[in-house]
Amino acid sequence: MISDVKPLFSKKIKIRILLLLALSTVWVSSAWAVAKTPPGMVYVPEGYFQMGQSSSEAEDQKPMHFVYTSAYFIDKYEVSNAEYKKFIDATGHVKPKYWEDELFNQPDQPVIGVSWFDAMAYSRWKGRRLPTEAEWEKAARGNDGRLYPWGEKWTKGKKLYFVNVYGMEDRYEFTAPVNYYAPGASPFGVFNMAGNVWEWCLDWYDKEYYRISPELDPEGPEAKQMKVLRGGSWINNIDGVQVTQRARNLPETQNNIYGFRTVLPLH
Ligand SMILES: [Ca+2]
Repeated sequence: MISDVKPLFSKKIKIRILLLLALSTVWVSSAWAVAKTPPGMVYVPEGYFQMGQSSSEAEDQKPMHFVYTSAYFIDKYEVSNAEYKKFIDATGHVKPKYWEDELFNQPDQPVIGVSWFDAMAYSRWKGRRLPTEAEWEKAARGNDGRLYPWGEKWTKGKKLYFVNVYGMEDRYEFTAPVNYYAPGASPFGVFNMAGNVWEWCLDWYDKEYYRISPELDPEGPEAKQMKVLRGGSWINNIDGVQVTQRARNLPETQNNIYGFRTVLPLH
């Protein structure tokens, strides 16, 4: 009789198979993303992280709050002069300030002297965009609330061969090659998220924003005067390059401490 036929799998085994399928789907989707990572970028998975710092002396970093971002790719390095030159050659875009300055114009140094508009134009040309402030900070510190990409303030010895800040203790007096300071990389393997050059972000700056920020994929306030910059630069001291530091300036500003990197969202 048909009713005597035993089912192929018992209920318990069926549940186990479903569980395995679900787990393998998660694994396959993240493995797929990693496999598809464009050259020069790293994959940052979706999920929550701790943004800001409640014990900061700077009011605009308060409070620490949990933020969720969707998955994205972010440049492993700041955009270099060599990369930016490809953009100029292809589009005829105006050359940045300091383009002829030998202290700053080596191919592997980060491009500087670019306004927020220049950074946006480059990003669009690459089919990308600037990181939101939340995406930038998550890529810089992961989800354990650290204040420096590599961890605590001093964990790498006396010489600062992991971050380009003011002085020569870190080997470079001005900007350093974008692929230098591997020991100072973030939990996702992103270089120079502290120091070297400040990095333009997509968001407008609002010092009160953390108190009202949405939890999911925040994109900053409505239009204001200033754009956000993150990460500190070669003229800051070590306290000035904490990953929670928030700077701002008019989007047309060009100087020798501002650069940028790009993001490619997965959706
Ligand atoms: Ca930087």
